[in-house]
Amino acid sequence: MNDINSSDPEIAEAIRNELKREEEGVELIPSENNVSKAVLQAMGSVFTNKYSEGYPKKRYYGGQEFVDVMEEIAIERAGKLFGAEHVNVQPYSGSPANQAVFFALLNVGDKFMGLNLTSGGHLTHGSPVNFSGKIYKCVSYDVEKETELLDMDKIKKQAISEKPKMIISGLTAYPRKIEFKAFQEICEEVDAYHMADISHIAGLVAGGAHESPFPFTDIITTTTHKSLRGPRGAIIMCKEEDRLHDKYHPELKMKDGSAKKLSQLIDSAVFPGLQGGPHDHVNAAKAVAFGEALEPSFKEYANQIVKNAKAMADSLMEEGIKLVTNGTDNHLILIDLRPSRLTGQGKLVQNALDEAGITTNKNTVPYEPASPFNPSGIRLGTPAITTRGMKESEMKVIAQGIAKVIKAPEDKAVIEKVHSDILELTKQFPLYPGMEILK
Ligand code: DSN
Repeated sequence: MNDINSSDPEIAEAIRNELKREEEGVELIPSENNVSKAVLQAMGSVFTNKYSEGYPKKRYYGGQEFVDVMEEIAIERAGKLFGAEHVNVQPYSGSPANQAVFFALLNVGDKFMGLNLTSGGHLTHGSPVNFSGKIYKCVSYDVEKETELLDMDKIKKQAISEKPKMIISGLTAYPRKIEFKAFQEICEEVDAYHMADISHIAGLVAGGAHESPFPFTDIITTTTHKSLRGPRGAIIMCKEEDRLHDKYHPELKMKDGSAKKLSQLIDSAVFPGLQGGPHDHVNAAKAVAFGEALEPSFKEYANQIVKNAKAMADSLMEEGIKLVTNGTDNHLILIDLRPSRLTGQGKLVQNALDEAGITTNKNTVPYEPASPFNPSGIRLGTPAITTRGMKESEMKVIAQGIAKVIKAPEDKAVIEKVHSDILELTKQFPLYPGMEILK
């Protein structure tokens, strides 16, 4: 920080304050994490200076000898981590990655199925305010009202009657496992592509704590910065061959008359279809993160994320807090505030938790009776606190603090007491010990 401290003290101060916030608080947003210093260093490297449109050994600019080495390592490591036949590491983030898959496989107006946002899906899974719902025809599937779980038989019936060209499996607020094999069987029955968006659970998949979508799915998209603990970005992985080529793309041929592969459709949708130069500094950091995820210790990390989530869910329920689906089997927990007489008060609770040093996000619950801006849920997750070494006993302390705040979200004395307990706790689990900018 020496240079930025003197050249741009305002931004230096904002960075220092953010580090202090992360060190002193408990980060429970399930899509966030704390990367290693090695990942930070790769992101802050001279690769940020380079343009490298194209792919390794097929670039449009000179000076690519070291970018190629880095990108090939990133591809190889991701392939090993997820058992992928083909990997594209260039997508800038999760939404552009999903956009590239639509662009590669669907035509404007084509029908697809995705999980409704209020049932725990993502904007890019067909929300009417997103490109996916505006340009393509989305038929959403939902969790069941009673159980708040996905019913695969019902989804199958819906797919048979709707005949979508693609089905997206994946979640941002569904606290249970996804049955990728069952989704694939449905896709094969109705001749639909299967895209698994594993952004939230990629770290669990890589560490063996969640069933892997491969070898079942055609395509996997994932961000790299959530449970996978890499830099902010995304990758797309797919099978080489397009099993639906003759049905949907018979005209797409190579010069020698052979069918265009799925991997080629994906690559050309990313570049030159949607993106220009890849962010090489971020891709270098992806490679570093994939290397870390290949270490045996990452398996332990992934399993501890799930154990911590279960421990936190159990403690919250012991404190009388209602959870969507009454628990979790992944990294995330969705609190239903309605039985706590806080319908539509997610924002109030999120702000009160913020004041107590606990970062969460307000979220809709299935069949939300209020609004997305003032919803009735709070979403929590354990990837970041597991990174800093916290285990089951710490989950209990945090859950008790959350429960106290939910029971008295406007009581400043309660919030202050929880905050002091959180400060005491986080002091024992430093995130970046000795990081110079703390000085
Ligand atoms: N914004 C992410 C999340 O928080 O789940 C999804 O992209």
